[in-house]
Amino acid sequence: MRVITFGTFDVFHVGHINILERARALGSELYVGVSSDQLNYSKKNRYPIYSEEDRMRIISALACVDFVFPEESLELKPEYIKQYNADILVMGDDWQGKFDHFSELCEVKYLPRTPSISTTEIIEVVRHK
Ligand code: C2G
Repeated sequence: MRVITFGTFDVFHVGHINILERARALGSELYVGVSSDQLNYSKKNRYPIYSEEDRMRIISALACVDFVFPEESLELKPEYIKQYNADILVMGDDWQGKFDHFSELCEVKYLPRTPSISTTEIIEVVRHK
């Protein structure tokens, strides 16, 4: 079973590895779409701290990840699911319900987020040190 998931994974932290390892454990292969710098800019009006190239390199180096590709647009999820023949789409539960309509294409699962850690929080802590 091939699992697919998406994310920015900027300033990689333990919440990211937790969800990736849990996603991988649901199948036998994990494909990860890393959101492009441009996608982040259009969504948040700022570029990520780490470049797309570095974020993809970090995700590629993980033992639980089999394949990494750039996610160019949020709307392209169904195309990526089809293109990569994914059996299961995994997202954190901050996206709960948002992708239920893809259940025609593959199984859709939301996994609980790791509490008390986020890139935004890390940036705030570092800023105030
Ligand atoms: N995550 C988590 N626990 C945290 C923080 C993040 O489980 N404490 C999960 C998120 O739920 C997500 C993944 O880690 O599934 C990546 O998180 P982000 O980098 O914040 O990605 P996001 O901006 O949600 O994805 O198509 C989605 C886009 O690529 C953006």
